[in-house]
Amino acid sequence: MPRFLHTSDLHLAKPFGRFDESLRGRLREARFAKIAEIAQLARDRAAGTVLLAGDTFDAQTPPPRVVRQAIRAFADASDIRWVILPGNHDSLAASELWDRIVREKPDNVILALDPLPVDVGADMTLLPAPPQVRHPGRDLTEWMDDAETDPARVRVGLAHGGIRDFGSDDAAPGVIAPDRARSAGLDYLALGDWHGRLRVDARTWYSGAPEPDSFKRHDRAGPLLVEIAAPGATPDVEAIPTGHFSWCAPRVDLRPGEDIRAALEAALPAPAARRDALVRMTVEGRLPLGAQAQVERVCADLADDFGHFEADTSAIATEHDTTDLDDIDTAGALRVAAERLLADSEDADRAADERRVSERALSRLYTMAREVSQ
Ligand SMILES: [Mn+2]
Repeated sequence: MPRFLHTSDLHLAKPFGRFDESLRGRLREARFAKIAEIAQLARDRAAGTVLLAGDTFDAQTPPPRVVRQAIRAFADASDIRWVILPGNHDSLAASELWDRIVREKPDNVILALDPLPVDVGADMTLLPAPPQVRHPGRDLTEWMDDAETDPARVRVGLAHGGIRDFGSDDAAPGVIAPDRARSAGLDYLALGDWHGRLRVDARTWYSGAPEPDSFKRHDRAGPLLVEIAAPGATPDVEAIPTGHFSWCAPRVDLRPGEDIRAALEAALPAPAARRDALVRMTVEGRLPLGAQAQVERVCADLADDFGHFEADTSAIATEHDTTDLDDIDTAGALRVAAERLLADSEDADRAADERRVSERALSRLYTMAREVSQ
């Protein structure tokens, strides 16, 4: 009975350029470590084969060291059969990369470099659709409709790219027919490209990447364990979380009088998980200037807990109370400036974003005045 893991978009050596250098290294390392982790998972779940549905490498010319070490990691898991399909980042146009892998690969790695049926093990035939270039612009799975395979074997398609209904994760228009599994009589179509998990229908899945790489997604990343009892049977598909890092984008709506630290803490991962968490937090609400300054202080203090932390507080609106201006100054130039900014921020004749600018400036003035007076 065929039982395999379906994963994709490992993106080895992805640069993660927007983060600081030490985090970049840790994110890359977490991806590399997935090879051994997925091998162990395959063993634990009695799945002898792992399908990698494209974008194993982030670039056409990854660092040579990464290529050699990846090949060695696949070889080390010699009891696992790895099937590797090119994607769009590592399409067949990366001829140097694929030539090298062909030369150096161990026997337990099967390269899906041609649109031809490949028998895998005793009971499965794979129909691969390798992209020749980054954006082929046509549906490479079309040939599967007419491919003849042994009816005693389970028939599994393997492809990378967007489907027509959903588009692609790579900003290219999707071209794969969404009903390819039906038209080609596939028991299962293993897709890569979307980095989040996506069920298209009972036989057609994007596994998503085994490590998360975006603040947009919510499911825990990881491969799919697929079991197909017999040709024609509906596959059993189970998602298995493997993501080491968590990426989260909490929104917090603060109310005046609320315990700010407690409210922000409650929206964030538990302290023990913070080193491996990347956070993009949005703070909203209507707060007096004093409370806004406290939000900034708490965020600055919390930031050091995390692998990465950013907080967008620009949507906080200002709730004015009379003591705010007195806290800036009771008279003199600062007081005049503060009153002017307050009036501008409440002037209904001005555009909303101009009022916001005045409001932010008043908030800055408050924070600076408080710092000076302390
Ligand atoms: Mn990808």
